[in-house]
Amino acid sequence: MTKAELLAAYRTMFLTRVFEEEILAMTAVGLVPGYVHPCTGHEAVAAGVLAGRMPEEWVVSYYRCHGHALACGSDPLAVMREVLTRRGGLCGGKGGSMHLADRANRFLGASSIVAAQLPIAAGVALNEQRAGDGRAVVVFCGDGALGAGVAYETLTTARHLGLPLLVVCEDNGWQDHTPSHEVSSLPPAGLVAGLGIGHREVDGNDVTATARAAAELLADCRAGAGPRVLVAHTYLRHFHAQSGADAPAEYRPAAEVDHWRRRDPLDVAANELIALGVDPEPVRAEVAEEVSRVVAAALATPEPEPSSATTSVAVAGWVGPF
Ligand SMILES: Cc1ncc(C[n+]2csc(CCOP(=O)(O)OP(=O)(O)O)c2C)c(N)n1
Ligand SMILES: [Mg+2]
Repeated sequence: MTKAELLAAYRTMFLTRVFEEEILAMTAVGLVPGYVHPCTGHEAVAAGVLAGRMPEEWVVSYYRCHGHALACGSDPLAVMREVLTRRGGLCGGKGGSMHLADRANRFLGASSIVAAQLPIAAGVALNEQRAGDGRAVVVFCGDGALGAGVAYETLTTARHLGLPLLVVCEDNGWQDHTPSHEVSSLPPAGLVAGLGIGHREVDGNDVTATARAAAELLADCRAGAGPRVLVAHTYLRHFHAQSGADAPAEYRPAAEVDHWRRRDPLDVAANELIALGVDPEPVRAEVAEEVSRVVAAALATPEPEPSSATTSVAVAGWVGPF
């Protein structure tokens, strides 16, 4: 990445961090409906991978999706309004935290069903392959998602058809409150290797390394080499999810939490910028001010009109009225 690209990626990461911390603060006082799955700690994965996405390439996500939408270029105010289920949200305020979608920025959507986004992304990749425009599709998932049966079907079908699909596995070592090693006999890279799919493992807290690896894999996908998997090792700074006032108690070993806190992706990127002679502080100040404006504007926005309940929503094969 050039200095300018690294600074842009750092801005996205810092925006995501401040945005998520504001959402957690609002969750704690009952302002956020439903569950919130914060992506704090994972910021370098979205920022690094999507730094190399062509703007016309589709991105598909899962419930830990706020950072993916922001890294796709979604308007932070529209994202915040959606998380708070207010008018003018990305999906009209009817999807909430786990169901962001933004067609204009080619962010196809997020799913609360573990691994459900994978076959959807493969379908989009099949469409792109048929269009023949050399475009890839990026899909994000957790490490637990690769253990789902549908992930196996998606990966083997994508390999068989040579689909231009980049699967980005955010390997945080946990699946909700369960350590992954207790429920998976193979780590993600071993699983993917067994399927004969080209992959890379990367330090997902290092945005530069992540961007470099993702760019290489995306180039393979666009060139018709078939699907690729990027396993990005990272860690959640907070916890799996929160609903309502009580934040979950820490369920992970203290030494593990400390280990990853000392490798915070924002510190890694800031130190790299400083080493290149770039001061990250002006970006931090500008983003902090933007997010406080966004929070105030979103909180001042009313919920959707009850009469709009059947617009901006769809049921399989039947789009309102219901
Ligand atoms: C099909 C399905 N099964 C179970 C769940 C409950 N669930 C929600 S998140 C989660 C853990 C997923 O772990 P991972 O894929 O590693 O993602 P992470 O939450 O760590 O980012 C589970 C089991 C679900 N949402 N969908
Ligand atoms: Mg996980």
